[in-house]
Amino acid sequence: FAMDMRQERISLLGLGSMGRALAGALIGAGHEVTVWNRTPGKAGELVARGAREVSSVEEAVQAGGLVVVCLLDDASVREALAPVVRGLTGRDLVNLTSGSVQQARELAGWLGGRGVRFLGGGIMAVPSTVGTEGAFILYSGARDLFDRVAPVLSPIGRPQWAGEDPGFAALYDMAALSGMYGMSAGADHAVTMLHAEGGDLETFKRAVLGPWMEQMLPIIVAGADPSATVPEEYNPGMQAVGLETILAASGEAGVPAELSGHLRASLWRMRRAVDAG
Ligand code: FVH
Repeated sequence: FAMDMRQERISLLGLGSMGRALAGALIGAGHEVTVWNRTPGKAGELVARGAREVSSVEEAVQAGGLVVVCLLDDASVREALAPVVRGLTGRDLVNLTSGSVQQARELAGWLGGRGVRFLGGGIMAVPSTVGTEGAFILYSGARDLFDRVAPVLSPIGRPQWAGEDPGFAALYDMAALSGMYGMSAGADHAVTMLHAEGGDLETFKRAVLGPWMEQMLPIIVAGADPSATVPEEYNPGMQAVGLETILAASGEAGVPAELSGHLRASLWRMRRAVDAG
């Protein structure tokens, strides 16, 4: 990433798959990284590369510098930070744990009330893509803090500003993940149906599903607007019939109904478009 990199002291809380990937990228960029994880024993490789492992959140906070949190969920963040929140006064904290918009706003309020400068984050990467060209990280909250830490954290992914509302990084993150899980549900359903009917999975994935999804992705993203009318080209009446056919084919193949929720959601939208004329 073409950013002016300063070396910084960073304390990272959480060494799950994502935390380890983040720590690796930050160490690789020359930052002085202190790591903590609830369950010890996950820092071996990071320590070998220069990280300092500590056994309590308190020690991690005492190391000074920027605090970066990447735990399972909002409850684990609260649990980890509650005992040390007083020691965080005057410090900068970036939370990269996935959570809801409301959780991010409440966390910002809780920490802000104790004099902690806060950015909420959303990681648009998976562990294996952290630090690669496509990876980007959404941040929202204190703009001056973003300006300061964006170059510092750029080794994990291109920093992308999401706004002053501390919940907006979470909002974009949750919404983008919803899109991703929609695609993933579609792919799961597709290969289950293919498998059930005896199709060749490898050929299907390489020569059909991949190229088809690639062709349609920009069209799907451009058309994603619940308030917009469905364009004539996509004739909602035809699409509703098409979706009923796919659902029937899925039933004939014995695919569990739980896997076809995305088809029923699309059918609902097309029927509404038909009803609305
Ligand atoms: N991995 C991914 O692909 C996605 C990509 C997008 C962003 N997500 C979010 O990143 C957060 C961390 O995900 P992760 O992949 O590191 O998750 P795990 O490997 O399951 O590690 C979970 C860590 O959280 C610690 N932890 C859990 N509960 C507590 C608690 N009550 N107190 C303190 N720490 C807790 C856990 O510690 P341990 O089980 O090893 O002791 C791990 O360090 C997450 O929000 C994703 O949604 C990742």
